[in-house]
Amino acid sequence: MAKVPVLIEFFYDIISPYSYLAFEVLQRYKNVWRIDLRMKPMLLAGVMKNSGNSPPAVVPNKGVYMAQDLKRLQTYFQVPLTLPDNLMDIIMKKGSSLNAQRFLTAVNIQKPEYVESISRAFWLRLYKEHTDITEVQSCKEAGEAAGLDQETLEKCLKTINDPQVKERLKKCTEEALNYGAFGAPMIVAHIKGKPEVFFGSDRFELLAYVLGEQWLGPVPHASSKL
Ligand code: GSH
Repeated sequence: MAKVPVLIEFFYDIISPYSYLAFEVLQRYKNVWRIDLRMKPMLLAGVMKNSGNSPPAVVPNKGVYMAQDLKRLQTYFQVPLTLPDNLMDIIMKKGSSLNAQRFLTAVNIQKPEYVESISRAFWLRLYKEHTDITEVQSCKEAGEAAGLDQETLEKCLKTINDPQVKERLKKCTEEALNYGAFGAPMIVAHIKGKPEVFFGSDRFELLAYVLGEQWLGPVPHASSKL
């Protein structure tokens, strides 16, 4: 009997570089493993506040470690990720990813099939091109870069501050908190009705284990050619 795909919820925020790494790995594996991947944009600042946590980079040594770690990880994961010089200013700016996360939520309501490409467009802006992700204009440009049609793009931009969008983003953030979130990314695999919760982009070996699948490294297609 064919294996039923396991529902995997991916809770993330564009501001989080580790979410970017985990996102690309899951996108690569969604057709390798039997999984049903659902994108769940949430607000990391809300998760931090409500779990009593604070961004790792506010501890100076953690910030230095993260910068070095991410430098290694971008080649290991083969994801174009370099930290902008002003990352701390962006992180500490109140509501820095709010517009982006609301925009992704609006897209998730209108055209969920575009959430993946628009998320990537935001990450490329922030971590490759080092361009803005905080302004509404940046949402427009990310939508255009991902090829979202003008009509849906305008609708999503217009509804960015609608109660329905705000509520949905709040609900996603609360869902993550209810699973015990304290940071990003959070990956929740629903195995036989039980949620298995993982924090970070460094738990794929364990995720593969609970899924009963094989971990082929961060670039599965490359390793399958070996
Ligand atoms: N070890 C994790 C990984 O490799 O992915 C670290 C992930 C991480 O540091 N995420 C940040 C966070 O939410 C956001 S980019 N950290 C909260 C914490 O470390 O308590």
